[in-house]
Amino acid sequence: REMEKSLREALKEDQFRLVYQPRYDMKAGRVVAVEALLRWHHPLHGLLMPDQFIPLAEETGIIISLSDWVLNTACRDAQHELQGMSVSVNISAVEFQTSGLVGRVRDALRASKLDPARLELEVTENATLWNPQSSLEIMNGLKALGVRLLIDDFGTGYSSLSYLRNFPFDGIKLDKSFVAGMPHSENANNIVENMIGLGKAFSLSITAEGVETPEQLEQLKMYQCDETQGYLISRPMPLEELKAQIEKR
Ligand code: G
Ligand code: G
Ligand code: MN
Ligand code: NA
Repeated sequence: REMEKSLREALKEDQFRLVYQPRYDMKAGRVVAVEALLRWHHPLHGLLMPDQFIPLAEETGIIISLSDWVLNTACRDAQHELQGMSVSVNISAVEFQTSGLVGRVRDALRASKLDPARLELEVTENATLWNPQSSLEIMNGLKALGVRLLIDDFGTGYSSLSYLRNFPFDGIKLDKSFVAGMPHSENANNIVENMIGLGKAFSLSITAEGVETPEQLEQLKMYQCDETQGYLISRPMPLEELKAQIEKR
């Protein structure tokens, strides 16, 4: 109850921030996109991570206005501060149970004047479980706006291969739990190599998440993984820090 009240106040009091984590294109050899990750600077509890407040935001419906803030902030930052890069935003499964997601994304694009091709939405496999038919319609609506759709945490959900075939995804992000076993676990290597092959068979771009060591990066390059994200390239950071890093490169 207390937490719900402070969650509602937090939006009004401007206590949320976005940090951005770069995504590195292996062929181009540069950062091509960033993922927006939400942080709550709570006046009493300090820095709170999404796991600590997103579930409550989902239960209470606050997720909708919170997600609007994230979408608008990310689109505006990309348009004004991150020339030549795409930005990806995490969309909660709950948002696929409501109508209006397509309109909300359209509004954020219009308000920021961001080229829709530079906005990517990350959706977990389980987002579509509740109602596959209406989820598909929402996704087709999003695609019609010109944004890109990515499957987040790929490999951890309940989806089957027909999911890759039937939904209009542009790319997949391999969950970091698979990359974590590389390169020492032969099993992990095989799984990742085959997931990359699977993604390519569906003409999807593949991002490996949670890349922490140069050995993992080498291995992923060998498997022809398209992009990597993880602490090896960069931690998530505030916009100002990101801009400073881009200028240095
Ligand atoms: O760095 P990190 O702890 O931020 O992310 C933890 C989880 O929180 C990830 O699974 C990520 O998808 C989720 N997350 C981060 N930012 C957002 C956001 O803006 N909206 C939603 N719905 N989930 C987010
Ligand atoms: O679930 P999603 O992929 O949206 O969230 C990404 C999560 O992974 C965030 O919590 C982010 O901070 C975290 N993360 C990003 N890079 C790394 C990494 O290299 N290693 C680990 N362990 N976590 C990472
Ligand atoms: Mn994500
Ligand atoms: Na992920």
